[in-house]
Amino acid sequence: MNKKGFIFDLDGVIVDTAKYHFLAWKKLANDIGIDFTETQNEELKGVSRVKSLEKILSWGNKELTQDEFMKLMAKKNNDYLHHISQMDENEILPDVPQKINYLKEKKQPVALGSASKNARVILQKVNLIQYFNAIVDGNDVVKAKPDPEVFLNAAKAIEIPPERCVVFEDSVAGIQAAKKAAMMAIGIGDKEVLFEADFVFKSFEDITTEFIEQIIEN
Ligand code: B16
Ligand code: MG
Repeated sequence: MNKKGFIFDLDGVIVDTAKYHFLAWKKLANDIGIDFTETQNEELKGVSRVKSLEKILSWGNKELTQDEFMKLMAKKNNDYLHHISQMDENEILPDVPQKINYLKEKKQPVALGSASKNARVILQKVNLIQYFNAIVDGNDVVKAKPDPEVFLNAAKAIEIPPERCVVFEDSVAGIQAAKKAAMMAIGIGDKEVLFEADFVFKSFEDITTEFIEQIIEN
């Protein structure tokens, strides 16, 4: 039987936590006198927490001591965790559970490959954690996307060679990471933004089971 490895990004693919990241980063930026827009928030998708704060500070031309930097990171995360604590299954993006169920029925290994250090908490909140054969998140990697480390570690964890892995991603950095790992990259979002992906769909609702079947078979 054919086996492929299916690696899911979390934020923007399984759940829309970008809105909570936005609220938490906006509050923090405004508190230190920096403007923060939804357009800037787009640039933080798939980017690690440290890199996100570095970007915000550079947009505001602000420099901080290491100690202040660490304090702001903790503050942002506390705020973000507060938003997450209210999450439940209703926040899973359309058709995600159906697609994961289909892959499980077909005995395909499923992994998570996320930059977030809060990935496990979120998967528990939305009650999906039990479907994953492996979880690789921001706590398990040294290099952030677009480095392929997170996806290579996920492939290793499910014991599938990278060339037989398929990544679902919503961010440019994540698509680049998947391609660097020699994996098939499926973008979830806008074709114009995710043009480096092998395929792009607006949402999982647009992915047919025939399409997934073909990936498994080829
Ligand atoms: P945390 P993903 C990424 O998750 C988010 O897209 C990005 O906006 C966030 O800064 C990053 O996780 C780190 O998240 O602060 O929770 O560790 O899209 O790779 O699942
Ligand atoms: Mg994402």
